[in-house]
Amino acid sequence: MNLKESLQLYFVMGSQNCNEHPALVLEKALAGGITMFQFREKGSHGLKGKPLVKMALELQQLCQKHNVPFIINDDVELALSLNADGVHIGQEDESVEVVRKKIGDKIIGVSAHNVKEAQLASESGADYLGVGPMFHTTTKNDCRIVQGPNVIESIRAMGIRLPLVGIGGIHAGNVNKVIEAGSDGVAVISAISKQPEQSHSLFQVVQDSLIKSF
Ligand code: 3NM
Repeated sequence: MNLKESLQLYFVMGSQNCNEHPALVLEKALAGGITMFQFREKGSHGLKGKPLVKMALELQQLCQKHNVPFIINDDVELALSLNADGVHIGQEDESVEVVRKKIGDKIIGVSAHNVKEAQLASESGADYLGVGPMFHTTTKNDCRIVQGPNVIESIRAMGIRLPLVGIGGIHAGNVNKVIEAGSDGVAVISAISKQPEQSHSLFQVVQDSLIKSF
């Protein structure tokens, strides 16, 4: 799979998002067909130190078993020490150029909330964009205002061809709006973490939307 294909159903998760053990959630998600995974451990109750590394390793091994890229949110040093497939960074984190120097040709994903940020990330050498929030979400505390799928249309209209996924408030009922706008897939937290048994039906919805918009 190339990166664009790997973005079809991108599951993002940390222990704070799960009602059961994260490894169990991830196993179900992998069985359901997720195509990429990002470990995003956040919040005051989030794992730190050795327990964080142990959890990351466990989740990475599951991804490796299924040949699914394993991405780490924010923590470049952790990504390097685990030999993860890449990192995902936000607008408040280090610049793409600085991260690129550290991680070489591993995957760099960047969160973008508007055309300007998308353009800058693209010019700086990001490998893919996470664009959001597409819809209202309660999963991320410091979320920006809802951008809607229109922002993806605007990014594509500017000629930015970089692989990208929409993120924020996405579920089976609104996937098609995001794909129709020009997204290569969807990134979700709660749509899978809260109901991992449903990940295969979400995968099917994504596939159907991709085929329709082709
Ligand atoms: N980033 P859910 S929205 C991690 O807009 C994240 O950049 C966003 O969670 C952004 O799928 C978001 O449960 C939360 O809505 C996504």
